[in-house]
Amino acid sequence: MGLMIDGAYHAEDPAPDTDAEGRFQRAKATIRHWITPQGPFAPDAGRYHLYAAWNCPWAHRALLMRALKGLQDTISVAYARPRRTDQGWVHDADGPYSDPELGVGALHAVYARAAPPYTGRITVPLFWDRETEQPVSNESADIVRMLNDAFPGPDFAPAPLREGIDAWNARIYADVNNGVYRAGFARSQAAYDAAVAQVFAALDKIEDHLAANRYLMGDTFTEADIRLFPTLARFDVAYHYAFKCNIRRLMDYPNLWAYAREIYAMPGVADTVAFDIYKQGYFSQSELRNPLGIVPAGPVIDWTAPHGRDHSRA
Ligand SMILES: N[C@@H](CCC(=O)N[C@@H](CS)C(=O)NCC(=O)O)C(=O)O
Repeated sequence: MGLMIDGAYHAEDPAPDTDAEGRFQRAKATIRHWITPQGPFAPDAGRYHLYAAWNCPWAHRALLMRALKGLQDTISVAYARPRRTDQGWVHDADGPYSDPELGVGALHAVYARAAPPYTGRITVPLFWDRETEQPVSNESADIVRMLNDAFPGPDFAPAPLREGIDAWNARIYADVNNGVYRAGFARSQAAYDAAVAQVFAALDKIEDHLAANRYLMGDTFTEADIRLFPTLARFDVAYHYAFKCNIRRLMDYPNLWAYAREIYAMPGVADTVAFDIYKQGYFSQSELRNPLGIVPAGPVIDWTAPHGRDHSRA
């Protein structure tokens, strides 16, 4: 799955992302420019292109913000194939996994254009600027916030709620979004035990919160909900089994499950979701987790069942 060093791609697997105790450590994203009306990266329509993969939850946040803001015609997208190769994320020459923008065969060819030369993992999402022909950001938290703040459309992080949204974002990142990865990528029993307990303690708390609140921030649907949803969408089809997050399923949480279905029913959201592709990605061949690469048939889930959350809440 490779690594780039000073702009050159190396196909060998980099050192494991775990510490001496087997705990997963996510590498920090390092391309962190910011889009603002003052520039140099101005929010011009048609200027930016998003490199994504359907199965990646971090790319999903960006796709969700793009859809919910109605920016589908403002920002173009290329989807990589769901299964990475020794070249990392790759594109086909044509079809749904092609890259009409730069026509690259592998995402590392986009990172190779960065100045100064890039060192690090080749990750999606990557936000690309056509004008300077440079990557703007490979940090999804930044991309989501920039899409919200700099581009037209509804504001999902209004100033009076921002402190609360940021607090939810921090907890949800640590315990849920990245928590499932810490369970799934743990290389010791103790690291897994701690991670999985943290995931479910957080979900249990959110379940209680959603008994009395329609959304994380009460009556207002915000960026915090947008950042929670990608993990919920993948939970029962992927994390429950592939990442051993199997104390409960999403569908065992009445409030969370209905809340997730409510978000799924919002205009544009279902277009960002691809459950079968999640399975292909998370059940890729992996010596550590799934040596034969066999994709399970189930579970069967009805995401379109009525959610019943449109009545005003207590
Ligand atoms: N900090 C990044 C993390 C993105 C990330 O880890 N993406 C995964 C896919 S879900 C990836 O591309 N991994 C490739 C690798 O680590 O080599 C973000 O949130 O944007």
